[in-house]
Amino acid sequence: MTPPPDLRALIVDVDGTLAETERDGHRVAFNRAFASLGLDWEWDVLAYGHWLRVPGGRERLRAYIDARADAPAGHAARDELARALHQCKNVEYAALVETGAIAARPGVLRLLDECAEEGLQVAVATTTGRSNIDALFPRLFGANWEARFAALVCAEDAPRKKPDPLAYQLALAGLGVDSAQALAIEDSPAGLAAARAADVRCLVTRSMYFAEAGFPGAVAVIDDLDAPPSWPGADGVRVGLGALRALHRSARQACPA
Ligand code: XBP
Ligand code: MG
Repeated sequence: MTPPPDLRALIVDVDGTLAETERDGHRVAFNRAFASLGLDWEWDVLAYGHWLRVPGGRERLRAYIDARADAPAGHAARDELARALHQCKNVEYAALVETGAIAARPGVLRLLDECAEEGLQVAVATTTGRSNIDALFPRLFGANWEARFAALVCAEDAPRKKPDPLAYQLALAGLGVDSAQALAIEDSPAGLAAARAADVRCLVTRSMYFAEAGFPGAVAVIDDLDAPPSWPGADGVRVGLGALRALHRSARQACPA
């Protein structure tokens, strides 16, 4: 039997995975955008969890506008309102992030440092817009954040949002690795589905909004990267590269295709 390929790259999601950006970041910024445009609409914590099932901020707004009785009539007016709200939301989000309101999730910095030390490539595959990355990553990873990532795929690169595999396919191409040589880290069912559709095995670190979700098809599901790895062959009390290599190896052995 051919041995499974070595792990050559990690592909990580952003929102919910590298940081809990949704409840105290994007949600608050969407509400500020509603107010700025004179709308008395509001997404409370629970309601946002419902609308978050629509991947992509602009698409989320568009779906919400369609569901509101007091929304403007006609596709063009609704598209324009979604565009204006989304643009305003991104400005508000950047301002919020600038205050230091959003931190990296447990274990994220440690794992990225380990990847840098060991020369393992890391790519980002996200449905969020580039401006959100440019606001968030310097706060999370410092001014030299770009050096940490061998490829960066966001909404502008992959207009077909997760669960479509496009973001993952572009990340693999940017990294120059085969899907069998990569491991994804995601927090949502749509993210997991996108990775799986690109034939990338996926570890799920549960986030606030998807704490109760089912993740069939994930190679493992844990609370965060500082939780003890629950799979055979993992060394250490937290998720490090040794544990991820063991997970990747066993997942590829158990289900090679
Ligand atoms: C993240 C999203 C994004 C963010 C908001 O999904 O769905 O829409 O909520 O960002 P994932 P934008 O973590 O699966 O990539 O407003 O830029 O879309
Ligand atoms: Mg996510």
